[in-house]
Amino acid sequence: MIAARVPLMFPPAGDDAGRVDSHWQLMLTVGAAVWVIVVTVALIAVVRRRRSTEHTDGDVPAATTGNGHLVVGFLGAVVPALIIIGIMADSVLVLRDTGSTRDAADTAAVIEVDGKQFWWEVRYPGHDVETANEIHIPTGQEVRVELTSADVIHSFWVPQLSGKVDLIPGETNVLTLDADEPGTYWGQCAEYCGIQHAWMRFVVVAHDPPEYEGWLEAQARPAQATDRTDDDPGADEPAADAEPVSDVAAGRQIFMSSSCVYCHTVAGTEAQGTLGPDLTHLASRQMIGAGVLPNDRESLARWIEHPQEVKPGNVMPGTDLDDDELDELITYLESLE
Ligand code: HEC
Ligand SMILES: [Cu+2]
Repeated sequence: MIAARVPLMFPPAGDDAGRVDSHWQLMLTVGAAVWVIVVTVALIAVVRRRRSTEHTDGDVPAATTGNGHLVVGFLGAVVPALIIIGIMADSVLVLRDTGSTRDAADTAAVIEVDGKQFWWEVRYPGHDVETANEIHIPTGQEVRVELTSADVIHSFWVPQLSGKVDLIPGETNVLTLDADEPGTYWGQCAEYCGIQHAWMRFVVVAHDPPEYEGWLEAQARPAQATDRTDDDPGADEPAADAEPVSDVAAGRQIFMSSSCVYCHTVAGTEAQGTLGPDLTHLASRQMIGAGVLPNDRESLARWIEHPQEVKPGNVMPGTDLDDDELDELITYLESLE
């Protein structure tokens, strides 16, 4: 099950993540070296002191002369200061080289991401594309992600692709994503934002640029005509005997006459709610509920009936439907490719 997979932190899969990673390696190496040296010196001191006490019957001799104190004190101040200044210099360089310093003109694509309790709204300005918890990007190019929050502070983090940037209500922060290779990379909200913070995950799917263009085009289309005969030029002919209606059309009817439409949008239909994720191309997504369940029939059924059991405290209320209605509703949702 997708939901149980642990997001990866290593190895870095893009330039920015590579910079963050090398900075982390530097800190790890220097930190480990300092630890080894300090522990070694401390052990030597303990051993020497024990030896000298054994020789002098408990009388402790002065360990160092006055000059020795000066030298040790000097080194103790200067060496850590140099190490800290060095690491700070590298962090300043990493900050300069990554993240928010580039402007829109230099980037291949601009994506807007809104953090919400407890999911991610994703929009492609200029393309009429909106999705949730799944960000598609082209490989080998810098993608500008503009981040804001609808409620509390969240934090956007795709460890293999970039650094970590907070989403703050009323502010727009910017981060650059770039992936060298096509693939799926895990992201996670990294600032505690409420009870379902841990299930505020997302994926970044990197495609070769032509494939990415294809994805964008498909997502820009309105929801598929659900009942082909509806849109068929020949549909007004007597053949339209009203019955039997397809499951998709029946499910669509249930969706449109339920509370779903107050919170969800399906482009090209009367459902224009904005409180919850856009469902226009729901069936094309890998997971639902920001990673809490995979996107399949069984999970959709659980989610629609008992969202508060699956993800307690999320905004969606449960809906009571009989088995047939639920089945048809899910058939409709699964037709939204
Ligand atoms: C009060 C608003 C509200 C109503 C009513 C509502 N939903 Fe939702 N729905 C949400 C929110 C908010 C989420 C995201 C929850 C989360 O992940 O934290 C969601 C998530 C979903 C998802 C998962 C989408 C994804 O990409 O993760 C599906 C599917 C869904 N709702 C279907 C329905 C259906 C079908 C109905 C009607 C029976 C319905 N919803 C009614 C607010 C609502
Ligand atoms: Cu969070």
